[in-house]
Amino acid sequence: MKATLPKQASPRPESTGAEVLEIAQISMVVEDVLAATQFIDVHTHLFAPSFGKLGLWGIDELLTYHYLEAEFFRSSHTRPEQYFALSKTQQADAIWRALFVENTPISESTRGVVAVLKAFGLPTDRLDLAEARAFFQTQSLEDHIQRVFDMAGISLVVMTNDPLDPEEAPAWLNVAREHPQFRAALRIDKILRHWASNWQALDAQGYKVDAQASGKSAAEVQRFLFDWYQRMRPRYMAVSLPDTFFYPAETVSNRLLAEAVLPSCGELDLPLSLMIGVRPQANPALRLAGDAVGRADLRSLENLCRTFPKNRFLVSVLSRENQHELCVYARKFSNLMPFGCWWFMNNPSIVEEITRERIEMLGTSFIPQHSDARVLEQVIYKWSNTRRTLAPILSNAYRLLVDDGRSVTRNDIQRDVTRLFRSNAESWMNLNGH
Ligand code: RAT
Ligand code: ZN
Repeated sequence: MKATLPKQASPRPESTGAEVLEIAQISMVVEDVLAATQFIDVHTHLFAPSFGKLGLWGIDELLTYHYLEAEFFRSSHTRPEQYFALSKTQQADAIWRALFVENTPISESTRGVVAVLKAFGLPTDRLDLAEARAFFQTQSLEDHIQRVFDMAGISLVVMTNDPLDPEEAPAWLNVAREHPQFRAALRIDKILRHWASNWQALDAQGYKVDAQASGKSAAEVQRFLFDWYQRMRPRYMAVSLPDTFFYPAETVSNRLLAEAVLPSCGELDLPLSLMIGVRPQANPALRLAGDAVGRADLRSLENLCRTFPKNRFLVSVLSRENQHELCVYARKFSNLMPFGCWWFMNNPSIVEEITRERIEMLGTSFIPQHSDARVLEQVIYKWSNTRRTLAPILSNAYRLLVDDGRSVTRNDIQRDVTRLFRSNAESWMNLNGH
């Protein structure tokens, strides 16, 4: 079956790419280049196949994505506790019925499922999921991953890897985990955000730490991070932080950040990814779908970037109100790399606004998007949406440039798209080696 995404680029055979483009040609060339360039997905929750059941894929996982669960409760009388008592298949059926049969799937997340079904040539308007289930059941995972990556136009994804996750940690300890298209990221929320309920796990593993993170704790956390660096070869360390995060302040988290995490990142030459602005569990009954958003005080970033000039910070912020400040701070600090339009920001209207703002303020010195995919096939619609939203924005930037007096070639556009969607990530995350 032929994938519908992405389109193939079609430069004229005799073209060198150096010819000056007419204004009228710009959109087509931008679309071509976006379609033909393999992107790097710098933050996902996907797993290489050797992680077994941790890697989610297929129609039932697509439908029970927590972005859709949140929408489901708005269009169904099913209460969260009833929903969570159902089997995965029953949950998927309930969501399909409520959001795709009884309502028109026009939200971003519902349209995403439609786009995935369409990409595989599956019907998008059936009353049940029988055909879709039959299709996914017959796929073999390794081949399916390759096909999905091709359809999404991506060559490499970065996973999210939690060394304190009871299911994930044994997988790292027992089997070699190299895969040419997956790279690791060392997720440290349990250390930086939830130390009170996790220091005991480190203690039990022989690291001399205590509840206050006093004494040798910082050095021992560094030893823990180094040990996991050896196992995972992560490309960065990462934490998601609440809207209330502030640095500096006298907290255990900040002590661990300043005395353990940042020195480790420095020594290992790894950036630290800060995803700022979650209001955790605003509605706990919704579980993973229960987090909300709050505006954060980004003077924390100013303080971190200035106090730790040798460290590099990859930053995504969840509140729309924080996006402009993030651009301003990126102009002040070259050790700050804005990335992605995260979670509640990943809607065309907001992606458009954020990306225009970033181009206007930062040129091509940022990473426009990541998928945050939790389910393999989501990369198909998320990256298709990114290309669709980005094409007019980039085209407009080039038209303005031409209008202001500078010619533009296909090679210029290719260089920019490569920088935005590949080489900023490659150089910041040292992605090329194993
Ligand atoms: O976007 C999401 O799926 C969120 O639930 C989070 O996982 C977020 O992306 C994160 O990495 O913390
Ligand atoms: Zn995420």
